[in-house]
Amino acid sequence: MAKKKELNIGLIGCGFMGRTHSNGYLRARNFFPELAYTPVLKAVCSRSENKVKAFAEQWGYESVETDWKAIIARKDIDAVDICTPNDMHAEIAIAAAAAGKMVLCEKPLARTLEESKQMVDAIEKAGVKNTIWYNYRRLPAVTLAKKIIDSGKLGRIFHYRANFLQDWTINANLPQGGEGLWRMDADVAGSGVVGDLLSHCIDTAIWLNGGIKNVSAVAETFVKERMHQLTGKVEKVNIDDACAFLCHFNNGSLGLFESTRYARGHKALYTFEINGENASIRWDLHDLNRLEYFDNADDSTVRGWRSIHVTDGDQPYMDKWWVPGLGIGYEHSFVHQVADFLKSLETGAPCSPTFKEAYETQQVCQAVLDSAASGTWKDTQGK
Ligand code: SOE
Repeated sequence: MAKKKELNIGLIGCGFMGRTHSNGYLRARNFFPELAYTPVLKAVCSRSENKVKAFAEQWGYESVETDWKAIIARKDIDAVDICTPNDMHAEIAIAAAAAGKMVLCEKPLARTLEESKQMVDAIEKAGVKNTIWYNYRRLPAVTLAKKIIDSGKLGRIFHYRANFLQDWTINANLPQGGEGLWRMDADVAGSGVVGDLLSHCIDTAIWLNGGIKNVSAVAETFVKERMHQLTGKVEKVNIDDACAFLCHFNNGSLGLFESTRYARGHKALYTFEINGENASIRWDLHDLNRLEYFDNADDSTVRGWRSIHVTDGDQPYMDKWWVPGLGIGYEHSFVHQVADFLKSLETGAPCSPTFKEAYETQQVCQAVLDSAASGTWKDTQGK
């Protein structure tokens, strides 16, 4: 076998996403042996020395740092992977790009449109490889949906519907901010469900159904004050707990999106449905290996929703895994993102979504927030 080119990774942040990405690097090495590049877990960084050492040992990183600037300064790091809370994305990405590093950044791109713009500019100026981890695109059933839509089987598309429902913040005694709960602190996260969850739905929607022209949104913060973990004081909650919006896509279809952390009983229910003139598709994260498909061209005596178990070797990514009929999970979407990134180094093609593509998602998120605040329709200013 030809000797692999090594891609030295410097991971910054070792929370939940640090684990999903690390697992992605390790498994991509095993399951995509044909790729010319192989990721090397060179260094991991976190402010807490104990935490970062334990993480390095658990995942097999060669070295540790406690200051992210040290990762960027290191000559032996090729790619910087940003898994920090959102308030650090811009500063790290801009510095990494200026140092000529490739940049992989966890979603959403940033807290605000302004930060996002600066990041895109820095990446474009440096001309470095980049990608944003909108992982759900790379679940085989979702990628299959893309293939079916692109083949034209749905015909003209009328409706796009998506939900991302959770229930983990209902308890009014839950504090906000600080470790583990930064997603509830607007200063750190930028927004609530809009940036955290609707951004996933918007990324998938733009990928599958094209650009979004304008939006009309409502948002609510159900629990208005919570104790802040860092100050110990009861403070105003500034994130959106729930948000729903209507939109027009550029292709003339209508969109309906809803996300909340107050849907009792739902932990992470991401679903979408697309209705075209000839066929429809729907998908549900809780049954992620399946894609439901209805084709009006079927013989009417047997016509109905098919439940496609997307585990066959000729379906997206599945030739890499087990044998037909055996499913895969959430974590595989990250393995596939690593594999696609490595592949993009070989081909020279961009690894979608790039920073620039993720900027379009940010534009929609911003329009949604603005619309909810003003009670009016807002243009996304997107393509
Ligand atoms: C928390 O709401 C979270 O972990 C998000 O941050 C992820 O992006 C989503 O995939 C699952 O839920």
